[in-house]
Amino acid sequence: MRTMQAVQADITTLAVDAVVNAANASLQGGGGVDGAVHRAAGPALLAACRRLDGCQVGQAKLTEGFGLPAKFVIHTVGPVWRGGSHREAELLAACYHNSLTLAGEHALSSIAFPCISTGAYGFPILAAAEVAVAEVSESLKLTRYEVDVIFCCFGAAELAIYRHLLERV
Ligand code: AR6
Repeated sequence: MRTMQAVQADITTLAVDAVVNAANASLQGGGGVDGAVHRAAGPALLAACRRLDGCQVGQAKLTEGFGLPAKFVIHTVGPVWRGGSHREAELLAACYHNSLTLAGEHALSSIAFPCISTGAYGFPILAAAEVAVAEVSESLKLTRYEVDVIFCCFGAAELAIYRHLLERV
């Protein structure tokens, strides 16, 4: 049975198989959720990331979780919002799709996503949540991956949006 749920939490506290990190192309750390993930995981995460040779927008790469309660971190790079006509939705969907593919390939049974691209990268939260829920439902339907998905919202407003969208799936 595969489930999708939204929770309000600091993603670094979740004891899931993998937490997804909203990183940048260098994979060298940054602010927002990326900064929180690196702080909680410890310096071994940065050392592991340095061996990955960066990551392109829409792609995803996996490391161990080191000091995190999560076993693994899936690093993905969301698109910067530039008005909506620069393939932002397609690239954001690719982040969710490729992260789930990695989870499936590693036989992970639970994965938590932050609201990728909706902080420093400026993607409007409602549009981003619609992409996230649609892409994850579609990917779970099309694959045999037995993975439970958590949409980890930092704030109450994001949580309300996800709960509303998930009721309609
Ligand atoms: N747990 C869960 N969600 C969080 C946490 C947390 N601990 N901290 C922030 N958020 P952002 P982006 C939420 O800016 O827009 C970094 O510098 C936050 O409220 O972290 O993809 C990277 O290195 C927002 O809803 O990621 C990149 O350069 C969401 O996470 C750039 O920012 C995403 O906000 C990526 O920007």
